[in-house]
Amino acid sequence: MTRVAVIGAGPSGLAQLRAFQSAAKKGADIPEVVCFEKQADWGGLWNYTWRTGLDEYGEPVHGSMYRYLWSNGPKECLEFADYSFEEHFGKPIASYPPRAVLWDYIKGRVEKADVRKWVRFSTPVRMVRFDEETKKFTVTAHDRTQDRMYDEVFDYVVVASGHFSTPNVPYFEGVKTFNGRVLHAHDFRDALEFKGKDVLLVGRSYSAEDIGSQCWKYGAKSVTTSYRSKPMGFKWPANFEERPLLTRLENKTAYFADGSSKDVDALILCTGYQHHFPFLPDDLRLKTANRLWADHLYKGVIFDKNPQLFYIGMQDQFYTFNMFDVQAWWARDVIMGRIKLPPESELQANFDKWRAREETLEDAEQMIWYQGDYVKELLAETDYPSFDIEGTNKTFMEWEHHKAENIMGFRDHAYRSLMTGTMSPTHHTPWVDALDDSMEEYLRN
Ligand code: FAD
Ligand code: NA7
Repeated sequence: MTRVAVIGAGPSGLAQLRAFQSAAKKGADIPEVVCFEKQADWGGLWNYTWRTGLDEYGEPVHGSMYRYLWSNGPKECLEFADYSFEEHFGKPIASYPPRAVLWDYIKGRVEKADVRKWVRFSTPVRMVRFDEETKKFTVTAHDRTQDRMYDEVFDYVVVASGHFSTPNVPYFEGVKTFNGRVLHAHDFRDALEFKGKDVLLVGRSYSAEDIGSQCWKYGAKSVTTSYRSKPMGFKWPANFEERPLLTRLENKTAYFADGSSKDVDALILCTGYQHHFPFLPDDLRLKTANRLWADHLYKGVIFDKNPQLFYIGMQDQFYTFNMFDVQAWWARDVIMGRIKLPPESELQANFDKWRAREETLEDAEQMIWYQGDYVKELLAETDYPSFDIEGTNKTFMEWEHHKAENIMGFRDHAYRSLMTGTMSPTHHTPWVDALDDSMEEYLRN
């Protein structure tokens, strides 16, 4: 029997499990699927952990999410086409759910699909090797609950281990003797730690924007973000400002590229993440920057050096859950022989086409249409329930517009579901006043 190993049970890995289960449900003979998950529960980053650094077994903590995190984009843009929010919650809900609500939704689909039995929890994969003669993979896994390492042989491997977990940590002069707290966004957990403090963040992307907003919302005295390329340019509140790049620190004083300085209590490096696969040898390891068209992946999914190896969710992301789904359905169909891969020259030509267009992208709007078109291409080749990509792109456009209008208020808007057609209700409390991020509070009518 054909055997498939899935590494990681976050949204991408779970999409892969659901893809196989849905084929089985329609009567297909599916391969044996084994999912290895390092954490004790599923949901990937959405499974919040209070831990930082090393976990209870001495493994690097995967989680980068923090308390009070609310979706940074409309839930209508990430909705599963085969399992709507309305089906899960039994009623329409507002558009920017907190983490716990999205985690519940992710879990609901795979609980219904009854695939938990395919997952081996608390089991990090240590190594994957490919034998050129037998054309099979040997996966070495470590069952941490039994403290037992073992090997198993597979025909296909799907890497779904995420790429927002291993921090990229640049060095700034004077940081060694800075008289305040220094951390990377990966280790940020609770904005209340910074209440009453002057906080400096480095970076201009989602983490800087959202952690800065969190710190502001939960009472930081001031928030300063520092950019290397260009400012985020939102209309920030009075005690929130953007400055050019941090050049050095001295005691508690931060100096910036424009010669200005500011005394700060904490430095939060929102400087992004590395694609990091310590369990893959040189011939199987994806090396890419965080970009919309990742290096070395044909159709954004198949590793160019080995067509039995797949990577899900490795792109920089506007689209998330439903893009992972489409990728997983596509990978499944290649594995099951439903999609016959064209000759490599054609795959390369397809890669070159997407890469060339990626290099022309100038703004978020163009990037969203680009990623939408990519999702459309894969969608057309699978039986994943078709959904309105243009409508989704347009909802993303509205989101961008609402952010530009009011960065601390964009989450108060509501959008129409592209899956059910239902208009979502606006949330009962404006985001700036909603300090309780529990699921009970969010779903309260
Ligand atoms: P992950 O969620 O990272 O899951 C990967 C899984 O692989 C984890 O469970 C991990 O334990 C496991 N794993 C890793 N290594 C191994 C190993 N060696 N062996 C076994 N298992 C392993 N997206 C949105 O759509 N909306 C948001 O609001 C949003 N907010 C975000 C906020 C933060 C702070 C971050 C970091 C990301 C956010 N994202 C958001 C993007 C996020 O990347 C996706 O939503 C999604 O979690 C990606 O799913 P994934 O399965 O690819 O990766
Ligand atoms: P991103 O989106 O990869 O952004 C990384 C940011 O870090 C980006 O603004 C970079 O600046 C900045 N960066 C990287 N290196 C440096 C150095 N050396 N100096 C200054 N600035 C630097 O990561 P995020 O953590 O924001 O977002 C990741 C995911 O988390 C995202 O999908 C969200 O949904 C949540 P640049 O823009 O290149 O000038």
